[in-house]
Amino acid sequence: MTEVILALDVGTRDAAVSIAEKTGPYLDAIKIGYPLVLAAGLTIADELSAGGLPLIADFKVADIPNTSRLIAEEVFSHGFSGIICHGFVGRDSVLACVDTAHDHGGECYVVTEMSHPGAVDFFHGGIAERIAALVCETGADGIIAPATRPERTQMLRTLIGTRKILSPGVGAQGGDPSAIAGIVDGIIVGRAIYESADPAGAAQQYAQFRSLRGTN
Ligand code: 3DU
Repeated sequence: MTEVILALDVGTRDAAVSIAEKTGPYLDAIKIGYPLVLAAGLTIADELSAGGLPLIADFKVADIPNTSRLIAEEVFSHGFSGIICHGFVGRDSVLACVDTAHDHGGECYVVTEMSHPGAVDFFHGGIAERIAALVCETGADGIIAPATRPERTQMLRTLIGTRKILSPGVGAQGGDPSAIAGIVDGIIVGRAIYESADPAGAAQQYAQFRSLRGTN
């Protein structure tokens, strides 16, 4: 099954809790990051994780190993089940996140190529491939790869084997769920759900793509 992961980048605690409650039945996980945590505080994670869905911390950690470890420790003491870090910082920093996640029974996903247009400035030309190799070396659980470039994500799949791929860029950034859902383990959808007049209905629409797992 291709999971549906809500990127809950709303600006208040009330909005976050309300949308999580409405859409929860159609989701497999919720991802939060700087927009919500800076607005509502990290305790919003305790509240959302109490709802029962896995919670992923998208802080795109990119620091020296010690600071990365301190960030990851804080994340896993607030109910998160996964953390996202950058890969370009190198092996030791990625390992700090991977090891801390695994010490807490959690998962670590590494950004391998981003979904926005500017991502091609640095991730193309061999960098994404090198990060994918690092993911395998460090024992990370998976990668973040773009729904906006399914051919690149398909290429990255050949490099990481059965490790998980979570894919942002569906909906508001133009990524087509029917083109990516068969390649990846989870689609990450933000604005197309939380800005919808009917977030539950929108989430339900994306849930239809769960059955495409492994078809591309
Ligand atoms: O564009 P949306 O509103 O569907 O949100 C996408 C989410 O995924 C958002 O939280 C963003 O920060 C995150 N993300 C990307 O969009 C692209 C990446 O390469 C990595 C994370």
